[in-house]
Amino acid sequence: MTKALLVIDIQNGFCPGGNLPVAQGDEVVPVANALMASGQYDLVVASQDWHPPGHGSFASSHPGAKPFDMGELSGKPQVLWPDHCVQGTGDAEFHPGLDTKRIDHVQRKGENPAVDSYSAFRDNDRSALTGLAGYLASRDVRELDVMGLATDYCVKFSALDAVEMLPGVRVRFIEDGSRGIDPAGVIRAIAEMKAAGIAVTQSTDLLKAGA
Ligand code: VGL
Ligand code: ZN
Repeated sequence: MTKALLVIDIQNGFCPGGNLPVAQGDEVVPVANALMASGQYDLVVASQDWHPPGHGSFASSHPGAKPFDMGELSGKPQVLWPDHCVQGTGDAEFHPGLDTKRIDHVQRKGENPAVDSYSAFRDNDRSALTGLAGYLASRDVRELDVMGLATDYCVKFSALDAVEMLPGVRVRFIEDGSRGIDPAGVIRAIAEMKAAGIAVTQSTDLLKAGA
């Protein structure tokens, strides 16, 4: 019976100074470090948004589009992002303050230029799996706590997929270990996660309880 922490996209690109900065995104770094060091997790997995140059989710790949416009990718509505987390660039690296020695497994995503992948489990079209669900199942993960960036995109979709793809696993969202892109989107994301049976918890409580 394994208890796992899933740390979503704590990368330079989503922190202040990055290409798609989330307000106060860097504040989740000490939270992740404290939880990873607390000894309450048997397994720590980190996801990494890892786009090829010219990825189809980038506004720069759509003539006339501006970042944050609504566009289309492979026939589906798609928020068009600034170029971010391009493979091999500093923007795609984990935040330098993140204690990466404590990460057991890195799950990269977003490599297919024709489809975005907010979830660490599968592409947005839900067809291509990353392999993370199989990995967690093979490690007998029964409890999964999810935190990171950004609450209203990659954290939400990862947590919802965890519930759907890992039946019987208790999934919790660590609110104070996450920051979002759009404040209204964060409120909706938390409501969606709750409706899916995901408990909302705080690192301060987890660290107090030590369990
Ligand atoms: C993310 C937008 C685009 C995220 C990734 O990590 O939440 N958001 N790519
Ligand atoms: Zn991305």
